[in-house]
Amino acid sequence: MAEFVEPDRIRAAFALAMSDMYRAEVPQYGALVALVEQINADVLARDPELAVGLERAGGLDRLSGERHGAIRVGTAEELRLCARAFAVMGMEPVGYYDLAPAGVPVHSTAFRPVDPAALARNPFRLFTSLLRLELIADDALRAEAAAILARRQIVTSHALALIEQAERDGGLDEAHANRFVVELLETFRWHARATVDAQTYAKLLASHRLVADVVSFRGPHINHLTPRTLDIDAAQAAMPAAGIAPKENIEGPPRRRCPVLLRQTSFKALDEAIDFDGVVGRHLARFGEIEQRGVALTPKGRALYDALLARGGDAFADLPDDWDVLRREGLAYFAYTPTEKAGAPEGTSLDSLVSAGHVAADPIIYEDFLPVSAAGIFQSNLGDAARAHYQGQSSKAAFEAALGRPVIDEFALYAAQQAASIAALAL
Ligand code: OOG
Ligand code: NI
Repeated sequence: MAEFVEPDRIRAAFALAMSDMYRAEVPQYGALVALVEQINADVLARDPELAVGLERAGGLDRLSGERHGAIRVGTAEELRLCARAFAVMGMEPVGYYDLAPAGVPVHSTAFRPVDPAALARNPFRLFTSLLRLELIADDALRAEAAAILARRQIVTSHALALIEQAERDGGLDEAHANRFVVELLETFRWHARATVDAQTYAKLLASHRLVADVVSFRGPHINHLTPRTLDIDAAQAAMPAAGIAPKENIEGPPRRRCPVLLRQTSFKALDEAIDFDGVVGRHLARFGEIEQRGVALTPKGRALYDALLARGGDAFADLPDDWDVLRREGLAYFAYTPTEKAGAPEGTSLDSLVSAGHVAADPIIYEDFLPVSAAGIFQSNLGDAARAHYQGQSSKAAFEAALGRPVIDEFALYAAQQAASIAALAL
């Protein structure tokens, strides 16, 4: 019997295939990746200790490889189909993000590996947004959009057959896994020819640019990919000279000695020529993004972060910028490992073992997203005209109903990782 390929390996192959496709489709994205590689190399040359640490943590060869991408789907059926395809690659829906309060008619989750070892093998995630058609005010337009979406099939019949095969057999062998990646790639390919005419596009655009982006095309084209940078401030500053137009500001917390959560920036979406049933028009959708991650905050730390974010300005100074304080005050998650230092007294508290150097506490990296930052990324790539006000209830329950399963609580994942590391110390 043929052996199944590990889902982590299928995901890695898929991330690489997406990267190649997107670089070919969006040359400016290739320029961004080259810039990030250069900046990462500069940082490592200046900081050999960091290089050693990163090598130990998972290797430097794919350091600048893609960490995430984003897609937008139109219906619950499409969302469920994506969930099934991503499950073949070991990706589960984690977290719920409501973008409606920020004027974007979607709610979202991130499909990602949940096990720290799987994340280390390949961290690729897909931020996946579901269009909230119910937020379109005009009844006729809402019905028309729903009818257009109902007609499309976003995965190839071969991809669907392979998803069913993986579900039935529990995996895919090498040949089928390779074919799966090739077939699934089709779902996320760009189509310069819209499925609607210019007039319909104009109506959809008037309701919201995002509605037009989701409804007017054959499928959920990948709208950005995101490599990891070791110095997001340097990358942001270097973009213009490299011919790349960055968004105005970096999303997330300011630069700190102890990085927390996630900082992101992007270049502005390209203005691309589209064929609307023989009429040439234009559409803004695709961009490139970079990210730099820090420690995952606990609910207490996150509540503080959110409060400081709402206050704005220099308020972030109130978030302790010291690993030990973040840890002792229960603001961030840490993984504990015994050190080489012998002679730990029995019955000592974890805190004293850490201060005496018998146990090392390493920050657990935040692997998820931030709704306010995501909204900022959406907005700067939709154009300023895209701001809207929605009354609709934020509803995780409705999203989970569409998805057909609950999303995983990200805090529970970090808490479990921290708890497992403490349990393994066998204090
Ligand atoms: C998704 C924007 C959110 C992020 O990194 O926060 C996102 C989109 O534009 O579809 O990817
Ligand atoms: Ni993103």
